[in-house]
Amino acid sequence: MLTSKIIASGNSEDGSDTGVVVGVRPKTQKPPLYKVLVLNDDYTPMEFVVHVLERFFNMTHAEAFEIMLTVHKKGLAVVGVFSHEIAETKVSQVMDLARRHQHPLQCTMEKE
Ligand code: TYC
Repeated sequence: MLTSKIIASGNSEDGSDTGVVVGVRPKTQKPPLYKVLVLNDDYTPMEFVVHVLERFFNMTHAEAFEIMLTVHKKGLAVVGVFSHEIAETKVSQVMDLARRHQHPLQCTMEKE
């Protein structure tokens, strides 16, 4: 899409427009962002969730513990907001590690 501004306008004798158009430029589009969510379940050990949050979401142990408890009590929490590609990678990393440890932990993404 192109965005432009008209800073002056007028009309010629023949009736044609004589507006001065400035600032014509392609409109920059912000890429959409995606929330990464971690879901509660009854079986994944708390310490495993804390480890996942430290490892893939760059949280301190205290931050990770707090978010893990939020998920445990409320059912889910947003653990980060990323571009589509980064969010997909985070979800895959979490799901892969959980699967390898045979934990039912679920991690998903949704458009913000
Ligand atoms: N509810 C789990 C338990 O009691 C702990 C847990 C927390 C599991 C967060 C998943 O995303 C989760 N062991």
